[in-house]
Amino acid sequence: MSGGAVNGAEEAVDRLTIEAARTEWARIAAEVARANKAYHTEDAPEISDADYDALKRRLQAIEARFPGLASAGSPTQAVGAAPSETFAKVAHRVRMLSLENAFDEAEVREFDDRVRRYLNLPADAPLDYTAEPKIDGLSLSLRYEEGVLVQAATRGDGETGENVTGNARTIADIPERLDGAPGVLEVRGEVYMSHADFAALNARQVEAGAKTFANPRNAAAGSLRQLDAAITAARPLRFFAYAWGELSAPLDGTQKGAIDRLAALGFATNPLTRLCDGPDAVLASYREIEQKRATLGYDIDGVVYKVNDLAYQARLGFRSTTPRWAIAHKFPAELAWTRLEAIDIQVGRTGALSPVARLTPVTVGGVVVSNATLHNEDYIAGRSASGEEIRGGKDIRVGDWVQVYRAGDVIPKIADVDLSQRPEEAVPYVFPTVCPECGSDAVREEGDAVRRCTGGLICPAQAVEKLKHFVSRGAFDIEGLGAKQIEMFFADPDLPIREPADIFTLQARDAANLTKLENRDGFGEKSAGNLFRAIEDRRKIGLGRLIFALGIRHVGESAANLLARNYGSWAAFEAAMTAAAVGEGPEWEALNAIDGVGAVLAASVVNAFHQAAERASIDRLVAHLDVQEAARPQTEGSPVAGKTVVFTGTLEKMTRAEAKARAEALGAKVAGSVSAKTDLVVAGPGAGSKAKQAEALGIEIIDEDAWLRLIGG
Ligand code: 9MJ
Repeated sequence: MSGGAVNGAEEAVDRLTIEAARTEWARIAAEVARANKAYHTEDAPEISDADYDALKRRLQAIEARFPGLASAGSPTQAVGAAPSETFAKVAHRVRMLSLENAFDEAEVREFDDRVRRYLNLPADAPLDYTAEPKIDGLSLSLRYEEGVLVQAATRGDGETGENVTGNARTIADIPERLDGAPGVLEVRGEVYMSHADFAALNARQVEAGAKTFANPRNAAAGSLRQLDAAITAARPLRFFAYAWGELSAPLDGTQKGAIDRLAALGFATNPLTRLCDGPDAVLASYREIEQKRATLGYDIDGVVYKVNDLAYQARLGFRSTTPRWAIAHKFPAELAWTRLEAIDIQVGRTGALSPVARLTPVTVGGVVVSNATLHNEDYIAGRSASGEEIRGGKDIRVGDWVQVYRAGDVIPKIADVDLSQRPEEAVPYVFPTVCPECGSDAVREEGDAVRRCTGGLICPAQAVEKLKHFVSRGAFDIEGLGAKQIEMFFADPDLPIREPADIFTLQARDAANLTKLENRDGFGEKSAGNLFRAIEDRRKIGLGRLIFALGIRHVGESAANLLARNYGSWAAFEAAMTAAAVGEGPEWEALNAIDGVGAVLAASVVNAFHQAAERASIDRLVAHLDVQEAARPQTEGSPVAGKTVVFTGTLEKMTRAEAKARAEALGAKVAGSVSAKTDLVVAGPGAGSKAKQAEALGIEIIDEDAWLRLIGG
């Protein structure tokens, strides 16, 4: 080892003065940086792994004593620490999207139908798409200003990513300068690693005794998200450009033209990108790309289809996280055969009884699978929800030889049964009609594929699952109170948590108990104190998080945020839901008028507020909280913000869906019927009773052209 930085003569850390610590820290940090460079960049390690580890440990000890020295640039931060905590955040000016998936030809044709319906195009009108291999890497956004690369950011959650500019600069496929680019150009694409480079990297990792990567995607992600750009530089990353974010001038009028323009600017674009004149042609491209998949030398997991005309893309716009103008047609999942050992029933937070297959462990596409979903009782019996046969009507029995498949990261499923291997004693599975957890009746409502426990909050499984959801990441996210702790407290006779409100009385109840939490197994003074503090911190909570946390059926994170943005405050939301009745009245209308809220979701929310036990539990919880208001939609300067608009008759320049989406994006409420609360009626040809009603109520009526002028075209 050079320099002998760590030896028996070194001063005990707790006797170091800050000056001595700073000097020693700088010396060791430089030494570690030199060792890193030798190892990663020059592939010529200068010190042994043991010496390297000793240097790192000494640095850590110094930093533990003097935390001010633990800067983001410290070598101690590069390994083990979560890099996401240390990369600067970048707010994307244009959201980075994910893609909706299609798994078969029918879903691709449905996509084409949907696009045509939205755009009001007849089935035989020409409609071009691009077909692009879907690279299995990680997406990256590159910002160029006046042709110079100024920032690179990962996708993150689509709105905020991580700043990895220094690392991106080390990737050969990413130009530092562009000639003839718009003043502002954000280029988006995929960072990936080829199979050959991945194999060579893993071989080097083995030699160095370092951890190997499970697949090229992980290797690419691990290499890009390095705090030390020298490490990224030593990893052979590549980049394909396929999309863009903010632009000061359009790249072209079509998707294909824009990709060609990116290629002309110096980016690598995928050579298998094809222009296709409709669904038959995209499916032909899919088959072509699927055939070439094994010889490409890098991982792809499907083919992405995008509407070619960028004016159409603009009209189609987005849902909450995916564009309406694109779809990813995924390659079929991987398959394996194994034995079904048992069928267990799990009871979820909404009471759904979910059958789970316990399997003899088997490897499917590199992952060991021992559980798979069986969906519901019809699926086990060999029927679809609408009563048609699936798997040729074959039912699934304990003891059967079954085919398991995995698609992407989704839960494994059972695709088929081999009847020739069915044991003689195997009997048809009888789905329980009482809840295995609480004994309440488990019923199936008309049209529902799922059987549900009717026990509500008296069912311990539902109550505990609701609590786990309540403390989960997108909900209250209380540090130190995860699923494991919830199970423990739920069963605790002295300090129970049986409903969300109990979380906020935990500390006071603990203070009144003889045996304190800090004296229990798994807790100490510090961890109990930390837990109480984490709970206190969450008394102040955003409205969207609170609504999501309630665990109301059909209300996911985005629906909860939608409701929060529309109602603004807990008081307004609670008052509206209390006053609402399913199927009628102004509150019901207003709830259904929110873009993204359908009748099923609306009924579920209203019912939650009218179910006595559930409502009482919500009230007990909210009494402990300080609920923060949610920001209303950004509608500054919009002439229709806050107005209630009704569309009636035939619209000729846009579809109903499009009109509704645009009005809502401008902060208007779109209602289905005319009432005294209506501000404006947009009437096309053939408008009937609604226009008459509006006239009688003295409400302003305009035609489609006037509407377009009003909202600025
Ligand atoms: C990949 N992963 O290859 C998109 N992608 O476009 C391609 N991803 C995409 N396009 C919009 N070729 C969002 C994502």
